[in-house]
Amino acid sequence: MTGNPSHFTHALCRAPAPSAIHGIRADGGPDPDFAGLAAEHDAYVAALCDLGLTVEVLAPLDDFPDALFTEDVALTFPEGAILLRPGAQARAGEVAHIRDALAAHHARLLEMTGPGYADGGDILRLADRVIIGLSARTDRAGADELAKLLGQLGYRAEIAETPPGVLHFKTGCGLIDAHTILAVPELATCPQFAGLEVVLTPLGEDGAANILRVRDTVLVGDRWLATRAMLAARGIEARALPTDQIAHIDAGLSCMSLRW
Ligand code: CIR
Repeated sequence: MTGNPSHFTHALCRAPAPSAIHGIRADGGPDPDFAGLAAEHDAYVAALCDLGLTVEVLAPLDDFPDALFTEDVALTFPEGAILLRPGAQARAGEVAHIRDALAAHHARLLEMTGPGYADGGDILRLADRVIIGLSARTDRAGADELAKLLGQLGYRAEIAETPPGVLHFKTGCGLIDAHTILAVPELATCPQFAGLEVVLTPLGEDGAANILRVRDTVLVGDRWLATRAMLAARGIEARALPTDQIAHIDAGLSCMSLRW
């Protein structure tokens, strides 16, 4: 299984540095509040612990404002980990800072060498394959290299398109369960979702799409009331977490951890 969320036992996070308020954002909006952002991170780590994961929280990196988003710099599977090449130049240096923590847990550590780029936020794991979304951060050369590395770990990759204006593929979608995807309307007809049930985000709640399935629970942003009601109506065990401050720097719930 491709890192089946039901089998996660570990997560790797990084505490936000004060510089996190200067994290990259596409719309040039206001800075988040640091205390609020740190509280959101704390609540997230506490939720992962509560769901039974062993969570390691790495020390903050003030030189890298976005380093709390560990998801983007690596992929982790039971069979090994892959160090990525983040597509934002300002984030390239984060990879070296996570190498030792991954090597401590993964005997097999593969690494992209370029020239292409790939961000972990563009990678969606399904039960039988891995989808790599092309985006402003993940280019064709990066996706092709990553597909080969995934093959070395025994995983089949498919390459998809991220809708224009959506930062990462998983900004626009997330797993509800092994057969069901929550997605923004632009991804409704994504060919790589064939065979799965695609549930669209309710009107005005595109920002809710970045849910995170951990074990048998779906983490969802607390302000997405219609999405929460929809998950409840489907009988999904959901846990609402605050994401207002990290949303200022274009992040959601999947971004703050690596899971395996
Ligand atoms: C960035 O632009 O790289 C960060 N401010 C947000 C990263 C979000 N990560 C994710 O969606 N996986």
